[in-house]
Amino acid sequence: LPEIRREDYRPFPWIVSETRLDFDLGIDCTRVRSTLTIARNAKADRSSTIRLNGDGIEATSVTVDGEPTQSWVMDGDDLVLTLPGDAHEIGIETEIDPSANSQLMGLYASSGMLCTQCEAEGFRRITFFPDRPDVLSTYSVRMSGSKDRFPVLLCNGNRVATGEEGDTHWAEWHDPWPKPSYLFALVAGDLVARSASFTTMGGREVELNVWVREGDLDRTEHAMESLKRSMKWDEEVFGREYDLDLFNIVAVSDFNMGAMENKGLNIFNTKYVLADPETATDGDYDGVEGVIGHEYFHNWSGNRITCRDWFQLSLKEGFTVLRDQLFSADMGSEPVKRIEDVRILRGVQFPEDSGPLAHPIRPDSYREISNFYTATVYNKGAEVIRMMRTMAGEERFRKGTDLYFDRHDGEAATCEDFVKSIEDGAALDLTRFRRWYSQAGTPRVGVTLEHEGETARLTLTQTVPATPGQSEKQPMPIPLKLALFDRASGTHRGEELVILNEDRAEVTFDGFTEKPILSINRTFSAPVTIERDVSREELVFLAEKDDDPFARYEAMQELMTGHLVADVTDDLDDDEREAAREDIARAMRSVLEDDQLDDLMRGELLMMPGATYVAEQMLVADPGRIHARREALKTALGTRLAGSLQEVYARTENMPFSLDAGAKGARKVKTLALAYIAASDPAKAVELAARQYDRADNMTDRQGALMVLAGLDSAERTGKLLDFYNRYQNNALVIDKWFAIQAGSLHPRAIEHVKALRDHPDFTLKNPNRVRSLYMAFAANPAAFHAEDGEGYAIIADLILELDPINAQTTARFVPPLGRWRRIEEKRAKLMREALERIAAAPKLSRDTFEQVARSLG
Ligand code: DPP
Ligand code: ZN
Repeated sequence: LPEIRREDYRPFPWIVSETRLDFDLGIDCTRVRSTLTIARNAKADRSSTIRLNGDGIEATSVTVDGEPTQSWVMDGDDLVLTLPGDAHEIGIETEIDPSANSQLMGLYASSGMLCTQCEAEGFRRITFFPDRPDVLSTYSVRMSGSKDRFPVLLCNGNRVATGEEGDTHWAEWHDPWPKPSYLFALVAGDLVARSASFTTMGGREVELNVWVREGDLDRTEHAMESLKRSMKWDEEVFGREYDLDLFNIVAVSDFNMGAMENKGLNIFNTKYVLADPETATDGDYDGVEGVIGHEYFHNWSGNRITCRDWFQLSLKEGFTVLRDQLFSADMGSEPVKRIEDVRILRGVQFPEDSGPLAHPIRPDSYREISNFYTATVYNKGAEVIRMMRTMAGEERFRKGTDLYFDRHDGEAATCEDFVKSIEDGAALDLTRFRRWYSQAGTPRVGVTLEHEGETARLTLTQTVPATPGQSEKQPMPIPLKLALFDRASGTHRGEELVILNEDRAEVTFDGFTEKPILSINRTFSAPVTIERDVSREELVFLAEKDDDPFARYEAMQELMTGHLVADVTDDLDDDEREAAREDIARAMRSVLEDDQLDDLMRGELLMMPGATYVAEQMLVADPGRIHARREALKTALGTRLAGSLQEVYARTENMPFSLDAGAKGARKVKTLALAYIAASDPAKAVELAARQYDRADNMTDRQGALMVLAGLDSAERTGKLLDFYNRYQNNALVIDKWFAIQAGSLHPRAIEHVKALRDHPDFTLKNPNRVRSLYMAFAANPAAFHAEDGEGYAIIADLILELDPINAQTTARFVPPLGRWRRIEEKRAKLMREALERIAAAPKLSRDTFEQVARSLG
């Protein structure tokens, strides 16, 4: 398979000023006629041919300036046309079968409707085109189809004309903003809309629609409100105004990603549109708000300024993730949002960065670009931009983003363009900082604090670990927010920002008669791992007293992680273990009883570090042992804190439903308390969970109760799972939860359950949400996936082989869990490798899966 390299970028030799598309729509046969107005690109090398990308399509007719031509050849899937002059009009016809498109890339059918997904390279499955993000064109589209089957016809931009002839009708759409082909979208189907309007800061009246299938309409209010809040927030915080008279969102149930930012016509996975209290959890509500914001914000960071090539993906994704994080923080609790984002980063991106798939946020090469829509490009990308914001301060950062939007509006830009704009606009020297774009790997920061006389001396060191293809690393600027606490008073003199630019730095602080307690990387100011010698006593101090909520959370995590790592690797004796548990319980008790805390934050402080995160602290991990020790700690804490946990449960149990922070927080700590009770007193937990399940008037409580029950052997488990299924069998998104709860459960027979569920009549490999609900939940199940005999690995390998021909993009996402083998104890590592080798030996693999398997075996 060819490797595509960033350094090989060349501008396209032709400019495609206009693209006209005419769709004759049918579920199993759609005819596409495209007309491209092209002229030589003076800024590129001269070529007498034009390469039009295709993927599994055939041209039924090719014309140049209206005349049929034979002067073209197929080169692989691409059509290469020889052109005599400097400016031409190219006409191409193709015929496609949307109903046969199970890859869900290009134009496909989903429950009777037609829709598209073109990012990154789906447009070439519709028609031949220079399908690369630096070819910007103005699109005019005519679509026609059966009035009956497709009463609603949508495309990018504005609708300029409509009409009908007999049983068919048509619509013409024009998008005034030049765009790359990956932002093209079309929808045709039987849909209804919730409509509203928004007046922009410049006085533009925008019509807003959220399109869904008829029965889903009353679950669209939250999406619509989230959209309005996003539009307002982007004006206020980034000065960005919407630029069309119409903004459409369409919900589709078969979708590979979360959603897609097509110009003026966002297409969403139903998961990120539909919500009501009965069927969506608080987490789902937050997900809808965050993704609606994310896709809307792309209108500027992605659409008005797009990417020159796919190596620059983080230009739009890293920046847009940061924007959606800041938005959600403003809409809810800033510290809780920060903690959630860091948990995702450390749970998903850190393992990626320390494994065989590690890559810089701006990769240097790829075989299949779909494989680079990663936590590194997205979440670490956001962290890198957040560090620039931290170093510049909010005001200067805004000057930088303003300059970026001014300078590059209408262009296909690079990460370098972004950094340069921030550098100039915010007046920062980012020369060395640029290394964050080119070096992979999570930096390790060593921290030592010494005290002598009245001076505290802080020594910081950094190492960036070797990653595939990058053995040598250079130091990167690391902004660390820190504070030194006075033991006696429990306060500090103010937060400082120290930037570690070199391999090593020393900073001294005067006026400390006693050794202070260090709080470092506050708000997680840098995406690094801190390595330091810190006593449990100091961590308990910070867990109780740190005024930075993130740092307080971090101290709790460090306290538990440190103990778990020791418990797993050091064979602690009973006294040592007891002492550690006592300290953790003490800190937790103060969290449970601290009436200054809101429940949303309390919930964060009570959460145990995930098994993956604990494993990540060890060079080679034994997942079975980690799981067992982690469960044992949960039991110990549940026992020690029984009184406080039951008090919290009693306080929150009957709180009336509302979506405000207080009620959300109550629901969060309620189910958390229940999980600790389940670990220490299962019989009691079954009783409480069954009652919580029955009384629930919202999905958060009901799902929480069911999750606890699913891990325990009892008659209630079976009964409530059955009830849940019967209650919600007509709601696909809730049935996804039903699959996920069982696949992710700590029940000892989870593997058996998963094997039975894949034969369930509601299971299908055709729907990505359903596949993920069963198998992603399973691959994240710390016990069952890592079953000692390798059966968990075999289940995922079987899935990969079966799903790959159907949906390559979704399949390839299941490779990374197996790719962790180098960091897993020998016996399991061998079984994981064998599973990968079995996949590699398959006669035919998609490019997506092949690349991931090859890199994982590497
Ligand atoms: N739709 C995906 C996202 O918004 C890819 N652009 O991140
Ligand atoms: Zn995005």
